Amino acid sequence: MTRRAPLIVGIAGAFVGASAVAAVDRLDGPAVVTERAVRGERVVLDPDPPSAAARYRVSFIVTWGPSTHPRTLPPGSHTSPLVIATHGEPGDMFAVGSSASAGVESMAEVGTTASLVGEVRANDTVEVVMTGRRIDGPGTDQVEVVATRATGLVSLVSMLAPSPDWFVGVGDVALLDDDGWVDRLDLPLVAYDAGTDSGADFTSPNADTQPAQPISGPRDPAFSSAAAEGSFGRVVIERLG
Ligand SMILES: [Ca+2]
Ligand SMILES: [Ca+2]
Repeated sequence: MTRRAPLIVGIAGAFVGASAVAAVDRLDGPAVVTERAVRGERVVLDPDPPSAAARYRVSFIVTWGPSTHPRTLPPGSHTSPLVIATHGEPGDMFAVGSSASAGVESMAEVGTTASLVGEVRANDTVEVVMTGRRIDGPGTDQVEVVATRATGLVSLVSMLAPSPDWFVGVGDVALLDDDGWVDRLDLPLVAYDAGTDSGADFTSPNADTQPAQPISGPRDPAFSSAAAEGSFGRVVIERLG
């Protein structure tokens, strides 16, 4: 023991610079100490870079019903089949402050999905466009989608029915952030007015808005009252792989 001690001290002394750099990197977490770090350069490699694609389960949870909205619920309340997409550009499905497309108008007014699906599929960077089922609420629909680094946004819409042009959903939700693919999101459904029908109550007759107004939050007191009375629901997004 005593004979080897000077040798060990000598080796440690020769590498003191490299040891200090390595120690600093290790304190910061699981970073990989590289040859460049040994040379004194600060290099932190992501130990788990995001995979090229990720798979998610999306739960569309509608709570809109007699218990959440006893004062404002219209008779026959339901939601139309959802339209969901993973896509690359904000606004590929809809954007607050912009005019509704013909597909958003028909989704929001009568609950049809084909036109909106076709529009979203025509965008440059879209991974998945699919539809769900009508929910006579409260109830839940679940779908599975795939997102890629180029299509890391998800948007989802569904009509509140009966209503003039009122719908719920989430827009341009990012699935990829600085830490990689997100594991779980629990988001409140946002209430929108498509700006394409001017009926004031849930059961108002059709009254096409001319000229159309931009997509916004609730404009009409009946819709604002319902949004204030209770939550329409949530969207839960969980990573599967
Ligand atoms: Ca409207
Ligand atoms: Ca209309």
